[in-house]
Amino acid sequence: MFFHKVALVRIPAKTIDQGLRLKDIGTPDVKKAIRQHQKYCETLALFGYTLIVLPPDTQYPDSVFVEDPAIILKRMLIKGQMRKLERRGEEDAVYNALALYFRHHLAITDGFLEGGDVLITPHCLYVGISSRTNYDGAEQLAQIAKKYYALETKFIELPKHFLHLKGQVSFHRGEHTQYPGGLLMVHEELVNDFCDSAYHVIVTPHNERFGANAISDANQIMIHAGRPCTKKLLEKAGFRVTPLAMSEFEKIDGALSCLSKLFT
Ligand code: CIR
Repeated sequence: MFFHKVALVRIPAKTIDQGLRLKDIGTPDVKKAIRQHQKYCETLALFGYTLIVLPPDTQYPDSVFVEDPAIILKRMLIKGQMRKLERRGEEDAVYNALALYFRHHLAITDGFLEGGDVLITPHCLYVGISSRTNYDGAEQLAQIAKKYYALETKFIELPKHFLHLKGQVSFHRGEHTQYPGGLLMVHEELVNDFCDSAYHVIVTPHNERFGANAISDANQIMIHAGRPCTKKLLEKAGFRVTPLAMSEFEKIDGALSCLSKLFT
């Protein structure tokens, strides 16, 4: 069976209130998280995605963040290696759910690598070196990218207050916008790491947490609600912007892209 665009998601577990967090800014409300997740899924469907929906897994409070346990690199599915004991074991469920859609399969066996630290663009791979992804894991992915796809990788050392790279940057193809060659949205603090990029860069302001984490399809783009400057910048670039309430996931450091694994 072939679909044009597919999104793997997982229903939030009722244990999501025990999710990991860098600092305590409140505890997620389970019912509200489920409602916000539902809206997120509806928006993905409006963007043309066919959803694969995994059931909740109460054993893993953070299992709703399916972006992290695996990496999709073109036609290859790569099982990641989670750093935190509390999340170790999530890899199998995500990998198994996706395995039949991919022709090539590999696994990270050295060090640690989480999908939230891997940004793939047509010209280059960016890997965040974070409290979750180390150089061993990142280097193994870089070698895979080079060997199978002749793609170069750039490592980006993240400041400690950022959990994953992709919370602070996203890539958009940009056709139907002013930047058909593609564009990167980058949080102000990381902009120097992307100054040599082949793409137009939209810098999102310091005070708009997760402003740079967005999901687009042609000229439609979803962003975190309550980011007025980011919204304006994107409208100016030619996008139709859909802000989504994500408060319950933000409390445990989750952004829009963390909630799905997207592929075509
Ligand atoms: C964690 O600490 O692992 C979760 N509470 C948040 C994971 C967010 N995922 C992501 O940025 N890709």
